[in-house]
Amino acid sequence: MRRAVDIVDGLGVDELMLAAIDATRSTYPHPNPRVGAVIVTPDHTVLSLGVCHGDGLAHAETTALDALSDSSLAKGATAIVTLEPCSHQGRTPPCTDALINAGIAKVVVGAVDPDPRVSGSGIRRLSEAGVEVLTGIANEAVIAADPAYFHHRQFGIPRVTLKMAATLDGQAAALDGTSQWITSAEARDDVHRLRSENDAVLVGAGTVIADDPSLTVRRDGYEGPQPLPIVVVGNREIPRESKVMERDPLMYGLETQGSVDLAEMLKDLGSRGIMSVLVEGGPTLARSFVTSGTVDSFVWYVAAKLAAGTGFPAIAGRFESIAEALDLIVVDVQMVGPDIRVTAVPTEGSA
Ligand code: AOF
Ligand code: ZN
Repeated sequence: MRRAVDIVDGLGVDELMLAAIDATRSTYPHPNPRVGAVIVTPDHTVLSLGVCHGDGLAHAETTALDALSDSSLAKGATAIVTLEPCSHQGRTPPCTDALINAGIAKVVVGAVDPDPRVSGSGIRRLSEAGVEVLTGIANEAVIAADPAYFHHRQFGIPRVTLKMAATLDGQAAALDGTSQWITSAEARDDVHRLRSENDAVLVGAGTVIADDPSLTVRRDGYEGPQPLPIVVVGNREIPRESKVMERDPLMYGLETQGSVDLAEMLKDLGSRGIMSVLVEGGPTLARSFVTSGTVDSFVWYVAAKLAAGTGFPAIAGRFESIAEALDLIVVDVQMVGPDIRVTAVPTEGSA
């Protein structure tokens, strides 16, 4: 991972923006965005830093203004903000007005807020009040630090990550159903990190019956929220004593006699404010997600193990012709303990 940027005096706007992004990494504000703000003097002496800690809590800009040792320091100062300041009265008053009233002379914006209530109006409001506004600084880094927020506000549905663990030759489980120890302890810990980055973790009934997972984040020192469990039940009976049932999961497929339209399910999740879903299902559920074109990112753990035969391939179904294969762009490859983690996204238009 990129080294966190130390906020020291005299940094340029790009570095200050990266520092503001870094400050948001340990926040869990969904369904609010991750936002960081740094206030500096015109010659970039650092005056204060603020982040939005949680949904419904004070926004980054007002937190940074409140953190000034003396409120008069804001006069003529520059605010570097990862997201366009809001201009609407939500559960908190508009940040644009807080910045204007404090006397901030210049605002540097990372990304435009895709929320329809803002979407450019924050920038307009600042400009009209005579505040100098610079936009698009480290825009891609801002989006990469909270891709689910931008995805959810743009499409109204959560960003879907499909996680899979398989042997080097693509087998997710042996014929006797054993699968739990395909990847190493390090890779399994990495899956918990992945869970911690998602609002919800989704499995199918088959996984609940076979593995009885609790779908919680269990990592040393982790104090963030637990992802919401979702079970695509289909027409199967989930044992009432399953661990996940203690966590009051969202369940899909009961009223519809088993058939679950994944696109409809995602719309429902989006309307509930769920911005990211980690799919940890078995081969059949993976197949449904892939063929419905709903996967935004694939995280593939390739174990340093060879099945040397066919058990249950990572994705069920038949591969009839090369034209059916999904073209991917590999965006990251990492060793995780003895295993390999590959992150890939569908090419434009192939999802
Ligand atoms: C900012 N700075 O730190 C955040 C912003 O209900 P509210 O009042 O919290 O408003 C939520 C919306 O405000 C959210 O959807 C997004 O558009 C924006 N979040 N804006 O200027 C912040 N967290
Ligand atoms: Zn705001």
